[in-house]
Amino acid sequence: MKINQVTLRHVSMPLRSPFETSFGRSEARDCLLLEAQADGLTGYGECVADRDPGYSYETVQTAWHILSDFILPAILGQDLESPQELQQRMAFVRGHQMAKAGLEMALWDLMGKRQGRSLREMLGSQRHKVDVGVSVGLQDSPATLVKVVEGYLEQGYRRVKIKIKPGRDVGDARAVRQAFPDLRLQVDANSAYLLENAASLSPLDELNLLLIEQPLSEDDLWDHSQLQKQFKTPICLDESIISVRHARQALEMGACRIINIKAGRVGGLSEGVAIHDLCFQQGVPVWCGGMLETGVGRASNLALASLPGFSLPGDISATERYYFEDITDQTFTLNPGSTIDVPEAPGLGVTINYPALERVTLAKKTIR
Ligand code: OSB
Ligand code: MG
Repeated sequence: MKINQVTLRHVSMPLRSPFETSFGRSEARDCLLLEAQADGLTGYGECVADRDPGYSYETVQTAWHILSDFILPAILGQDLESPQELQQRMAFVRGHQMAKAGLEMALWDLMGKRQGRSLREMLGSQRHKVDVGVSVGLQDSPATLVKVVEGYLEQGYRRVKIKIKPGRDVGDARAVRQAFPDLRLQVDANSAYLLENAASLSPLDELNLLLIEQPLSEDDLWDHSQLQKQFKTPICLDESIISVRHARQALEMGACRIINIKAGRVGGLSEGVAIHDLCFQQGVPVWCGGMLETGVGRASNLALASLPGFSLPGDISATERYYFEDITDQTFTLNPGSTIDVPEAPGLGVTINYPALERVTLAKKTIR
């Protein structure tokens, strides 16, 4: 399969409600959408780098630069038989996993459309729906948080993640736990603590949480291993796991007992599957993280999360939890039982609503 041109778009979509984490608050969600042409087919990929380098060092602008000045010139017109081959051809670029993952997603979409197979089938998975939950941002007060969580429970979500940061951790989690004693509840700190001050989190250990996600810095595998020894609750790593090698090392040193897999963070779906396979062999639970994706990335997450090792609900919510209008013709809805259906059409299984896409496109460039 020869990709002969790629159009990059900087997309900025207004969020229905602002999303606040320990690294900042956003009213809109930016990403880079790729539209790749090969053999008369069009494949789409979503690069989940954000406008700001808060979650990761990558941004829409760094991904734009790395793709247009390095990766695309090296792969356009080259015969690509598999995502693995694409990864080999991109290996000369150090890091920039989100940029690479966006292009790999477009290649999967193209391959699926050529073969008439859905991403789920290509990944070899059998499940047609996946368990999902909702990730709730920081709110003005614990009381507001409880109200917001209650609203999601009324919509049918059966697993809730709340964001925490220093000063807004134990109190918030305790308020939600008291209001909903049996809720499947977890917390995410997005790297806001140091080993030296993480002892303040110890009351969380009594709240029957599913997991504590990424308390310490992304480059602190060792300190996470020290922290995990102090907690009964499993630590789950997100930011720290950037490859299957990091996953293996984190498990070997006891830095976590659960892994959040995001294809964007690890350089692509193929690496995400490799992490899944490693964890599945070792009996380590994984779940699919989210980056507030558009319908394009959401379709990819649903296919990934259908693999058998994804034994915990993913951060994959219904379209209406995020956006008034999506850029795909398909919208994803929550089924009773807190599940979402995996797309079944070839490739990612989504089509683009071009008028909607044009309304949220800030910049666009085609590279041949
Ligand atoms: O840490 O999981 C995270 C969103 C943006 C950046 C990082 C994270 C998140 C979420 C949202 O938690 C998950 C979702 O897409 O619903
Ligand atoms: Mg996270």
